[in-house]
Amino acid sequence: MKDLPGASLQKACRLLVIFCVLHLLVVVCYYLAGSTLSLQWSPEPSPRGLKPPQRGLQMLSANVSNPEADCPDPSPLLVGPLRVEFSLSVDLKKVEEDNPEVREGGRYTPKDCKALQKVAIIIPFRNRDEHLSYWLFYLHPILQRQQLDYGVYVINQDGEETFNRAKLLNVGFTESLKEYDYDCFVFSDVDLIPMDDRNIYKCYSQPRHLSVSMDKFGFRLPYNQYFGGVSALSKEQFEKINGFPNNYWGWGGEDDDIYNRLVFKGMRISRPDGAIGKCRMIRHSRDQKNEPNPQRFNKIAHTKETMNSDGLNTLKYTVVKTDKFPLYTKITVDVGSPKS
Ligand code: UDH
Ligand code: NGS
Repeated sequence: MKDLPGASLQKACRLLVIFCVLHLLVVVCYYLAGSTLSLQWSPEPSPRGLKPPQRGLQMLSANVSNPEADCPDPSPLLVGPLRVEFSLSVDLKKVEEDNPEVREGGRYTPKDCKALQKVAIIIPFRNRDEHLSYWLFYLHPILQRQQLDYGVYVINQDGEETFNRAKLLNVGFTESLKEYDYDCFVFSDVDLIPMDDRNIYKCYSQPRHLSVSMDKFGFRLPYNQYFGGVSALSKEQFEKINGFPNNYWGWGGEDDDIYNRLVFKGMRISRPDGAIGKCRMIRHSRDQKNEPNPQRFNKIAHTKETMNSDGLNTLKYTVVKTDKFPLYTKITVDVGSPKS
């Protein structure tokens, strides 16, 4: 018996509906499978706030505990973004108790593995004890989580003469090397605190600028060539540029001179990304005897001619006193005056 034309149309419609439903099901399954994949690929949220290092330490002792083996890179102890604030005052005795593995003079060596670098942290200093307390409070736990073999050197300018930041840094390089075979030098202002422990205080194949997004500049670089605040140079990089200039007295320009030196020696600046390089500056007013140096613009225009005759090879100073405190080594030094 032949199908009526109406009945075959009905059959065709039913087939079409079944096909559509099947198609819809396939699309939904495909979509669901895709979203599961993208969930698996999304990055883990970063931990927030000041984190005690216990979680990482447990991981470390579970995974690696061989003093002969290189520390893993990156360190498994890192926690990411940190809360940094300067409202409460710091008790240095408490900081000492909280950092029992820091040895006299502010030295630390990881005990579970061999640090990838030996880092001297050099801080130019005069009359900033409160800032130094914050720096020690925040940085010691961070540097330990970074598994660095490090020492903290505060280079204190003796007397009341005009401040000379770059010369103090040259002194720090020279004096710290007399104590230990450091291969990397981090030069840090006393008032700058990193906001993420993934900003590693170590050296790279190119000179490193670490304070790349400071709160006072709205978390960005003030200009592309900016090399102030916190920077890291290997021993070779530092020696290649004849160290830093010795005759920038007062505020400004010495960091631009250092930048020029690096560029003239064929190097370029390496930086962490803006999020990892965030840092806070402790607000302060201008110090006495660190007024803007009126000669600075003229000086940075002549780095190429002056860099070989002003630096490590002409560095003169006298160590007045060395104090080994539990959390840092303080070297008080007479760096002379602009006239000497
Ligand atoms: N420093 C001292 N003592 C001094 C001068 C400088 O310890 O008397 C050291 C310290 O490590 C400081 C660094 O040198 O972080 C750089 O000096 P600075 O902090 O004076 O430079 P900065 O560019 O500030 O951070 C300039 C003065 C800004 C005044 C702003 C007023 N609103
Ligand atoms: C530049 C200075 C740098 C200084 C930078 C940021 O103008 O030494 O500003 O200064 N160079 C000269 O003056 C030639 S800051 O805003 O941190 O006080 O580091």
